[in-house]
Amino acid sequence: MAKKRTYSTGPFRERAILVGVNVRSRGDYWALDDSLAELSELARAAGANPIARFTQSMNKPSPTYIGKGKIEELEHAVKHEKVDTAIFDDELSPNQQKTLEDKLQVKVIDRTALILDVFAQRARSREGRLQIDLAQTEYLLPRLAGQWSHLERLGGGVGTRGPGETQIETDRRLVRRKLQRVKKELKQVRSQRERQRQVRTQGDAKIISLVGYTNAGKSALFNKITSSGVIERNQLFSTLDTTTRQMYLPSGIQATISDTVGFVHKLPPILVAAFRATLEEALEADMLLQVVDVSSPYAAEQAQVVSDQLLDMGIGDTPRILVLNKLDLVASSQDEPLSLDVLSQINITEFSRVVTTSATKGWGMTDLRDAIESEVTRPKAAPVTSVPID
Ligand SMILES: Nc1nc2c(ncn2[C@@H]2O[C@H](COP(=O)(O)OP(=O)(O)OP(=O)(O)O)[C@@H](O)[C@H]2O)c(=O)[nH]1
Ligand SMILES: [Mg+2]
Repeated sequence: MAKKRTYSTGPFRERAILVGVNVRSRGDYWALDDSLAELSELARAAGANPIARFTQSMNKPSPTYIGKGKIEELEHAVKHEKVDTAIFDDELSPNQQKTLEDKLQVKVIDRTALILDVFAQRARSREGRLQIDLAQTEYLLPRLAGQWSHLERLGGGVGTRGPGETQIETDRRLVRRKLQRVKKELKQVRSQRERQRQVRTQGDAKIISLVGYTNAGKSALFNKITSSGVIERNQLFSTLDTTTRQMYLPSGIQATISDTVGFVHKLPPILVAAFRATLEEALEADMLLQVVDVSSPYAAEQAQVVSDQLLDMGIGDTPRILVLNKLDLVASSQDEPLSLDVLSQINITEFSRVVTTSATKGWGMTDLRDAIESEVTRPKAAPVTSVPID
């Protein structure tokens, strides 16, 4: 029987194996090793202890996520390495999850459940908690049937299957009711926030939003330029709630600036929807500061993920300044030129300006303020008018 799907956050750390596939037809631009390295960080953030990785390359997706031979390898590891959990690097369908759980006889978690788990631990505000609650409940609903499979396996027949099925129905009804309740509460909280936002954005203050991959240093930069005390930590998803502050640009122009939730590779669609509201500030921004951690070996891939997701959100055209942060980790002074390795891989043509900073050392803050000011005061390009031919 598969164990209950909950995570331990106490001193006991579940022993987890990580499983990922490289599907050629999917055209992933992340190397599988990099994706699993991040999955490992997420697993640690959720309270698990990753002990081994299993990977497979395939031409097209497999109905069981990985091939038969690989599943046997996993079964072997589970038996001999005291594994509590198997974590898969993609979202599994309810069927795949159930099949894998049946085969491996340990809890099976996918990337989505893992990210939801980390988010659930970090959410602070009422809205943040409600959003997570909504996403988790939506994730759970199609997977409810699998949770009762142990009743069927007790041998079937009288007194097992019937009650099991009834229980699923009861559960589904309860979960649907909960969904409705959470949605209603969210609506109330959001309309209240919308009213506050309208008050804040009245007048002609420019709206600026910090966006970027999780752990890039958005909150650190936000704190530096607004002198606030937003939590900045070396962990994935420190920030889940948008914080907004007023700031004055060098010439006295007023602006509001927001710190937002971080992006991640393969952000589950359930969370994209749930966090669209949190990213509302970015949706309405006059300008985005896209923060990249230049010290990360995955800087270029991370920048690409953010650019792609901004495009998906319909804000790919908002003017963007590229902020190459954590310069102190790759250079000994703020004047040392950045190695072209990173720069050549990031598509800098998407950005109107590039600034290098170190939020912890305070490097590049004047440049950043000046760049923001030049950008928000830059006259919009005049519309092209047609010239009569004769
Ligand atoms: N050395 C160095 N560390 C930095 C710099 N900027 C941020 N950090 C550190 O990097 C870690 C992550 O910073 P945050 O500001 O929390 O990152 P974030 O982008 O807000 O992350 P999320 O909220 O998780 O999306 C923290 O430990 C910061 O102190 C920098 O310029 N140099
Ligand atoms: Mg943050």
